[in-house]
Amino acid sequence: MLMNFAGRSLDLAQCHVMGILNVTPDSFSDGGRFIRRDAALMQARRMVSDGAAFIDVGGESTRPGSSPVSVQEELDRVCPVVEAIAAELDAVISVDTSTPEVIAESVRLGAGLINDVRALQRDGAVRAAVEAGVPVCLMHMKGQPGDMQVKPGYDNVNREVASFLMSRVRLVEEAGVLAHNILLDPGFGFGKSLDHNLQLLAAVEQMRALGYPVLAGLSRKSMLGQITGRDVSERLPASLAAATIAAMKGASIIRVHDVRETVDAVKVVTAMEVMVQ
Ligand code: 9MG
Repeated sequence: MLMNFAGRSLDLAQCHVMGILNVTPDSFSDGGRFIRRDAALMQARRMVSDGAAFIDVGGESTRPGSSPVSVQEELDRVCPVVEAIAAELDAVISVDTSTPEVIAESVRLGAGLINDVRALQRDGAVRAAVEAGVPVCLMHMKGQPGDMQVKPGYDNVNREVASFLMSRVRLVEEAGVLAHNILLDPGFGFGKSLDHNLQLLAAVEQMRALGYPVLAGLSRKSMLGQITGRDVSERLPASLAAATIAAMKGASIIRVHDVRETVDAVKVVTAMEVMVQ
């Protein structure tokens, strides 16, 4: 199951690790533009040498309660980092954005995947993705980052998430996105209670059966804090457990902060799968 990310082909029958590179002010607060770019590049270098196949560059925080940034601010944060990584590193650059201008510019600079937590619902985003011609990850989110964790409710979370994602698939395919360029993501923590997240995690195989590769982002999320009682800085073991479950259930990409440790966990899952094939 090969997918081509702007010239880099990866077999998504196997599980790959995506390193998270936030270029928001809270992540690289000190220094000017170039210091921020260089700090981000150093972090990207480390993640690639630790085994990340993807680097996910994001300039707009999507944490619960976060506020939006202007298009220009997002371009200023993301584009220099995409350009620097593309010039030097052997990894797929994913851009975590919902903004059409950022989609167009970052793909022009070398990004090979659009990771949109809003599933291309912003005005102009579908057109930008079609024109960019690279794979897209469509994620489910109920509500908006500002309010999504206020009493999220579902009759059947797995059915509702799958039905939303498939309605987006139909729409983007009709607009011209190729079926073999689509990934799906249940959106752990985006308008979901702990129970919803656990039901979705248990059902990654069913999501995979919809016919599109699955991306899972569970790293350090509050659901893991709720389960373990641990602060965000102490959620590595729980994050590895969650990543291992997702990989065993067929996720093709695991989005994480702790690349080196997750790559090892995924290697164990892959070794077992290769053995029993
Ligand atoms: C940007 N971002 C934060 N969490 C995420 C998740 O779970 N999946 C994807 N695709 N992107 C995410």
